[in-house]
Amino acid sequence: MQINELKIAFEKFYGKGDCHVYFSPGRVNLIGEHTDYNGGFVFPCALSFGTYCLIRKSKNNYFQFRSLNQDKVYKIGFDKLTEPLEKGNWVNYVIGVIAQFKKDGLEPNCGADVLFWGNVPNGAGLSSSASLEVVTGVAINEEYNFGKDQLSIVKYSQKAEHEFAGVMCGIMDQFASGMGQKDHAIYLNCDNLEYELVPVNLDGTKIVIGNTNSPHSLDEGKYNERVAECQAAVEAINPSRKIANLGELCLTEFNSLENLIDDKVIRRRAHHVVSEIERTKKAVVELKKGNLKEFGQLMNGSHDSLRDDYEVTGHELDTMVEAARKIEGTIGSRMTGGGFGGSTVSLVKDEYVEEFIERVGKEYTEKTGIVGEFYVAEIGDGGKRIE
Ligand code: GAF
Repeated sequence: MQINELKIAFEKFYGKGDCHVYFSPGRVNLIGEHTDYNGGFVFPCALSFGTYCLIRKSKNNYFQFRSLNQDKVYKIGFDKLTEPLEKGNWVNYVIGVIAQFKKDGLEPNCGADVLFWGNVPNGAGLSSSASLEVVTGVAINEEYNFGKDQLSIVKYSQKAEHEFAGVMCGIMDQFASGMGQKDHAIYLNCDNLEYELVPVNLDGTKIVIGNTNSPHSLDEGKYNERVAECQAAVEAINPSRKIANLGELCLTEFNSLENLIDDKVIRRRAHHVVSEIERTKKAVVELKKGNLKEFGQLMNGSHDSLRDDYEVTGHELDTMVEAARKIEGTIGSRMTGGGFGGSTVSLVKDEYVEEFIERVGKEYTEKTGIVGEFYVAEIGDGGKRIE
């Protein structure tokens, strides 16, 4: 949809007059998966698709929220902006963010009419929820002159996810949505939030996202289970070596300590995290050198570790990745995001992209009975006002 069409829809719901338009992107993570909540490194980029928010302040003492992706309108009074509605309701991401401003003593002094529209496919593992949270935070901050910086909004958004959606996520998705920059990936240290914007100069290569259309849902508990398993690994190691999280260990150290973890499953989970952090660091070095071949190998290693050690891939993601790796022009292919369904990300030589989409799509459907979707990623900017 074009911005003009969104404005027409806004006026249809809320009446004639000006409104401001904000946008925050979804993200694709190139490498560094399930490392963020372990104080490790990630390497995501903001996408050119995401969530739009059209907003106009009103004289009411309530907010009106609508989404063109949903059919209900929500009228929410200021006193109701402190707790979630029923589980799974999309509005929780919105009020979850406004609640964080309130906790900081930043109370809206009037209501607003708000319309959202998103073009990140839901459940595709491309952070539709983070883009909704961040666009809400950016819009509320600017409309009400709350004066928070972008990083505070990123943190509010992560908290909204914890407190209003019950997903104990790391900070990667909200950070990418808030801080992304066109044609750059973000090399982020999730321990201290220091980051570097690395130009993604892929030289004859495209980033192809494959949506398995097998929805991933992080609130089903498996994500939080992985978070808890990593914590269990830390606790098992702690009597010998005091660490706050697994990101403090390099692989050599981990190898010398892993026998402290009795539970073999927990040991494999921790092995994934520590090895993935090493792969991510190496991948960034290789990308900067222009060594895409090695970058692709590390992407492949990442997927295999997520499949074997971390067990978050599943039949659909594995099938799509296996099909992708059969194409001559594929440099690397892996799942991206939380997993348990969702999307893959592949680096594909330009001249093979068409063949890739056709053949991977065909094999994927033959083997799973599901029709996948493919997008050639464009790396965009983080959340901001666009009109
Ligand atoms: C999800 C989470 F929201 C992120 O914080 C991150 O942990 C990711 O899964 C896995 O890398 O997208």
